[in-house]
Amino acid sequence: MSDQEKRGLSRRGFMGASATGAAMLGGAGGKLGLLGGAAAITAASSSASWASTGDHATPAPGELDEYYGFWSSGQAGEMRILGVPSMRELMRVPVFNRCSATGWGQTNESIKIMRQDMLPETKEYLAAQGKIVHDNGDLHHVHMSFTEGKYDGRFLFMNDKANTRVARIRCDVMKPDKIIDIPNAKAIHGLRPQKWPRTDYVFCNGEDEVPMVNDGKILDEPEKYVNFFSAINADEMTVAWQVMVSGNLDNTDADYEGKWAFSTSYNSEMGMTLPEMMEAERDHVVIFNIEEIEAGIAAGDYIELNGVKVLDGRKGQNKKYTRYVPIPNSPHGINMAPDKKHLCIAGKLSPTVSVLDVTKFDALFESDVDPRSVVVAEPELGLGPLHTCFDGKGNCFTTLFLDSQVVMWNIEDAIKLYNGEDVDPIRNKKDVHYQPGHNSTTMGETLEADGKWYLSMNKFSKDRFLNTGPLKPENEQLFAIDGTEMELVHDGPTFAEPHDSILVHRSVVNPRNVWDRNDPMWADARAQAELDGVDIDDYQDSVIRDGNKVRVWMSSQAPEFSLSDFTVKEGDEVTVYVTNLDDIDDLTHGFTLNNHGVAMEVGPQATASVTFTAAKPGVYWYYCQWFCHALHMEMRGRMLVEPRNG
Ligand code: RUQ
Ligand code: CUA
Repeated sequence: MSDQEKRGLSRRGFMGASATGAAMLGGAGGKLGLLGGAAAITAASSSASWASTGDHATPAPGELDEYYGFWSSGQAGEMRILGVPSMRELMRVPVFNRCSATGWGQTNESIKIMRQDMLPETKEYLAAQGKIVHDNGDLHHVHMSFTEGKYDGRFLFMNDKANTRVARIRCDVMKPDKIIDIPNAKAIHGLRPQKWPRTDYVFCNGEDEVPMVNDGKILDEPEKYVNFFSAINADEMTVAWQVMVSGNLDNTDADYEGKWAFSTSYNSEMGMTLPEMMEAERDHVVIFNIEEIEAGIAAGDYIELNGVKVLDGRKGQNKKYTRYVPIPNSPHGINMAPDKKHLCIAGKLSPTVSVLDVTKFDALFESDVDPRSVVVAEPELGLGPLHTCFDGKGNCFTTLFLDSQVVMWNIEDAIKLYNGEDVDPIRNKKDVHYQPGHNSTTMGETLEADGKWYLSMNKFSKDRFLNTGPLKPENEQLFAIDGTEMELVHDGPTFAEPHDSILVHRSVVNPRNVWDRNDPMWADARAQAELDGVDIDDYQDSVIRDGNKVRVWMSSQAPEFSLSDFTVKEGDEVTVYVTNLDDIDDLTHGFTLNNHGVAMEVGPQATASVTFTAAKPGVYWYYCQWFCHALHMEMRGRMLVEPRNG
């Protein structure tokens, strides 16, 4: 065995040592085999030459990609935009995080979006910390709005598991316009838009259970703990209703008929500790009957909890809102196939994917049939199946976390196997590096799944790249899947965490190049300008004192601010409004004020504002921090802070 092979083998073995031991041993012997693993590594390590050869060369410099990739960033709290197949990172859009470059979380416009739908209790808590917005988020799942089972390019929706929020991004400008706190639920995790007839609802899961009345008096009464499934009105971004369920909800998805939503649920035991959570052999998938839930609300069969209509869909209630289908212990990913019929549930701790036929769900609600009768296949695919995506041709791609592989398999053959026929549903297995979580295919969660590219989002890079210290990047690999073999075309690191992604054909996404002057983003600034008698659509240059408050209005046009200086007093509450009068593509200015912790982006034709307290007396320079012109360095001015009693 060559050194490289040995190294490859030990790298792959690394996770095995810390993963569930018995399961891994089974995998090494039964599925991969030591030699098989080593041979596969050798093939993968020669992959560098594939990127520039063959039919799958990625776009040359200057050429545009065919697909947008919308990426979550996990604990970084932002959304990212990539070009696929080049995998060039195009943009980072701050959402739940604070951003130094754009001033997200600091400008008045972004603070308004972050706070306008914040629960009073969150505001109170933040105020006690001397804060007005959260600084962090954990953004797991980004999904686009649908019309009739296809992406419609209007909005992107995403969750914040850390602070129990859901955000919406406008695709015309690629900025959030709504961020809402979800009451009752804790730790919003799985999130998916309704696919049919359009995205009226966005469904999302509370992952952690809490006592029904969570007032600090109950800890050890498991029977009082519940979980909440939420449906958000996608147009208004309000919580339409919630359903109380048993078990921790994990991921969610919806069908192509607008009838069902469904969630994987682990911890059916409602245990609070690891051993308690692992007790049962089976957990379940919860099926939500949208029509019955809407009828239940109309009939008044709900309680009102923190302003939300909450229905009881717990196990054993036997109401027509929910059904619980037993699935092997701790299922994770749940993905609806674009054949409109099959729902794939990844086993995580079980080497299987359970395939449910959604056309059998009606029967489940109508009579006392065995809930397992909706399971039509349960192929054994490998160790640690987490998520599945589709090529639109009847094939599935499932990530195998423990095996560090992707397995391509066929649904129809899996059904035949389940029915006793002697067929192997597995088409292909490829090593990935290492431990994949989510995956995605081009247009794969829509009726337009086109089976061109497959992306593996891997949680570990280990020693695949130059060592960056104890904190390593993660790794992503892109495969062409339109041939007979999956072909690796990209292998590259990303910063925390390439959690999930969707790959959207560029014909669906049409953002503006410059802002519309009438954009609602700065409606408050516009209203204030009217009160102050300032025309914010034109050259403007005003300093208005209002007690201890000072409003400074200026415009920018490369390479100048209209105001080269202004004067305030120590301790004044100063608001600076900048309107960027440039209306050329890519001509963004900024406003950064020395030693005041102030910086913001001002896009072409945008108005942005920031409020701060003037520091101790002296001269402070402000400057433009987005490179805009040959005289960008000269684009600056002075704020004179006079002594308060001077
Ligand atoms: S879940 S790695 Cu947060 Cu998307 Cu499966
Ligand atoms: Cu304006 Cu740099």
